[in-house]
Amino acid sequence: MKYKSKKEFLDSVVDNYSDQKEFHQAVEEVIHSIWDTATSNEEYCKFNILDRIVVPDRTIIFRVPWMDDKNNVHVNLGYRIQFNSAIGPYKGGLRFHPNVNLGVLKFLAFEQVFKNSLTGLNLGGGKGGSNFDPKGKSDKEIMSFCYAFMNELYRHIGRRTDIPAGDIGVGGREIGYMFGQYKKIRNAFTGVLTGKGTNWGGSLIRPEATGYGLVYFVLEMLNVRKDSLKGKTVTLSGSGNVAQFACEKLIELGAKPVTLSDSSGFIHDPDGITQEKIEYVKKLKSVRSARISEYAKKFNVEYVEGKRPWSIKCDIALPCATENELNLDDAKQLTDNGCYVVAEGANMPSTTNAVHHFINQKILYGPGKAANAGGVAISGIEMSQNSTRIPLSRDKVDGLLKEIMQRIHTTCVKYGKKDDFINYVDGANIGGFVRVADSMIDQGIV
Ligand code: NDP
Ligand code: 2IT
Repeated sequence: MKYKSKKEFLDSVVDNYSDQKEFHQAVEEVIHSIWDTATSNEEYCKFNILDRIVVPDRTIIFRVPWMDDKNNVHVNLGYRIQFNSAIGPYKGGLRFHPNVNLGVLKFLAFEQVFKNSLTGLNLGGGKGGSNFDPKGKSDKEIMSFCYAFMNELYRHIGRRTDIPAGDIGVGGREIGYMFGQYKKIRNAFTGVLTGKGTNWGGSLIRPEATGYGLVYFVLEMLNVRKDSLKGKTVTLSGSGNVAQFACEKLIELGAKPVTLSDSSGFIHDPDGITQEKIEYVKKLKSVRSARISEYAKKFNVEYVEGKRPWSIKCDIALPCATENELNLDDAKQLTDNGCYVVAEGANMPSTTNAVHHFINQKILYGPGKAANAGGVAISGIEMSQNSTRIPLSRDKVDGLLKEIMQRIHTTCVKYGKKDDFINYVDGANIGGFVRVADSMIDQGIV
């Protein structure tokens, strides 16, 4: 064993990538969980899996020049991190947000490796995007940017190589423009992106899958305690794709979602967000610069500027906006107020200290790589429909989503249960790791 301690290994990661703090955070969490598994296994040590699993297969960074409606020329950075392909072609979303940088995308790609492994499908891990800010851009500017982004990305992706999808700032519209440009350049109609429109190869339920899957995962966690969603008060952050469909499923299953947020603030609707109100949010937020404060004006409820919704009393909290949006103070406030379930629709929304607090308090805490895996899982099902050319019904896809979320829960229990407590962080990390590590060994030193 090359390293004397976990700390020595983690220090080496920090030294090698000193400016990538989100990546360190994601690696640290995984390494804490898998350390004993990775260092007590002779094969894992012989093949130096630890050193290899934290280095991407390749990191592609490129220039994206585009022109706005006033004929000004702009340049953004484009990225694709192809992290690990031991169990399948690279798969993961594209994020368009001004905060995007190498550290953020490496953390997302690294997490994606374990998440995709947990789905049980043959999907490797990747992530990409740009520091382009879609807020306030016209439809034509979005189209120009998507074309320019694909003008370089196309050479690195393919249906058997790397299959991108959406993430923050990238939804059905952006996938459409990027798919159109890929098809034009390659003169090939293939399932090279997921989240496509259902007229041209998309899967039913893919837009809903992350949010619905998150709620199915919460149901599994509650089920362990013979508990249900009926009548539970739920706080959610975000008001985009994941938050909207999580809300919708909560309403259908008899829970009461009471908050939504965006980067400007949050709304509190103590009577509960209804399906009608969610339809309003979907329409409102189809314009990326629209603010959730409009909800408060329309439905005459409280809006809190510049804050997140974790001060609101709830049984269940579902962070569905972005990384590190829930810190230790928020975590304490949540549990002090009686919250006993936290499940992550977003990727790494809880800070390291907040995660430790949830685990110390022994609440039901479902980390993103398990709880939000429904989106990529149905992306995998979209790929299989593209290969067979046979579209599946809504019920069939929804059934598969439930099955996959149940299977992920079972894996978390298998690897994370000690005495009476299920540590879902350990369960998800070890469960995801073992499959990838064993596959890396089967394939030798590549
Ligand atoms: P959307 O772009 O549809 O919505 C993002 C939401 O989060 C918006 O409400 C946005 O507010 C808010 N948000 C974004 N960045 C910040 C920030 N820095 N601070 C505060 N609020 C912010 O994205 P998604 O709903 O698709 O993604 C949400 C989360 O879920 C992300 O962490 C993503 O990685 C994760 N995820 C997404 C999946 C998918 O299939 N889409 C799958 C699995 C995970 P504003 O409008 O003000 O920017
Ligand atoms: O974080 C994620 O899992 C996603 N953004 C979805 C990735 C995908 O390929 O569907």
